Amino acid sequence: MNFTFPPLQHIPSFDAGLQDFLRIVDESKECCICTHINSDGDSLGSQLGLKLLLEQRGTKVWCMNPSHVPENLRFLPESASIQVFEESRHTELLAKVDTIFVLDGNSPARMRGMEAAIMASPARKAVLDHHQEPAEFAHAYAIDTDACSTAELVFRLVRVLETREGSKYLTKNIAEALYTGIMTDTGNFRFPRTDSDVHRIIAEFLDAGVEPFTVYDNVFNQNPMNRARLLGATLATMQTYHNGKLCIMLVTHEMMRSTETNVDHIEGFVEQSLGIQGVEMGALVVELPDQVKMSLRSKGSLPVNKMAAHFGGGGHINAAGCRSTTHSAAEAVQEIIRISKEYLKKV
Ligand SMILES: [Mn+2]
Repeated sequence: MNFTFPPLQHIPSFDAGLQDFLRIVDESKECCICTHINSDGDSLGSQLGLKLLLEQRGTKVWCMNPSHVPENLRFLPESASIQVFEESRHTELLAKVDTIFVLDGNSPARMRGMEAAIMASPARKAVLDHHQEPAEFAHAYAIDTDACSTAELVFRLVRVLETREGSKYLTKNIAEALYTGIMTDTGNFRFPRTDSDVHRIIAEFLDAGVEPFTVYDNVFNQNPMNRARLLGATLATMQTYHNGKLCIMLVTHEMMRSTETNVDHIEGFVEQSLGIQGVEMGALVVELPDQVKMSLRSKGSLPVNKMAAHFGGGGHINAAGCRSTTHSAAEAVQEIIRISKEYLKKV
């Protein structure tokens, strides 16, 4: 079945959306928290942070995702409680809860494979997110596209409830989950949205007992050797175009086969492209069995989300992605070179 969700016509301000979101939080007794496919540090950190918050307030919580928790994020507190959605086993659960919270994604399409069960459920749906262009499907939208991460928004929720109820909800486990979300979504505190407010939030997490090195070590220093071999092979494909402003790397199916790696292992590779002197835009093209996956990165005001939209994808101004089933990897490379010309002209 094919689901299409129209764009949301009237996006409330974050504060107004948060009031709607809070009303649903207050009324929920049994809920399911979901996040996007190929979960990352922010989606999982937010999900677990919200779970631990709601549980302290007496809500029964299930966490259900379309895909598994990547190995390097299994250190996150209670990540073992996250279930991978299976239609035959979990449709009933999604139908029985009173609320489905959707985090770090703003359309059921981001929960690929779960759309039917989510939309068939009579549960209220509430979105907490920082991405652009939400789809019309939920009862509450707490969206702040200026936030560095969804984890930052969960932290604001923690603070609002602490103030309102005179309780202390920020535990070390919540702080660690949310720290991981902010650390990963800000590229280790270096992306443009890393402002002084973000560092003030981080200070609170450290006061709650988070050890920055331990979190970093868990997330980034546990790479298997075959990932390093794949990275080496990928760096060897690096080429620049348009007077050195565009840098493209390629991961072929054969490279993954010979290094015994999979798509999980390429996380973070695309960032290498922006490390080259003079490069303004970077791309990683990955050849998968049935499609080509493209990750795009840029500096400054170059909108790679608009580039990704050419292929039906999206994301943020400086980080976006898309997939194509109609281009070969080589064709995708040529298409990126062609489309990026217009954008790079303005730099
Ligand atoms: Mn995020």
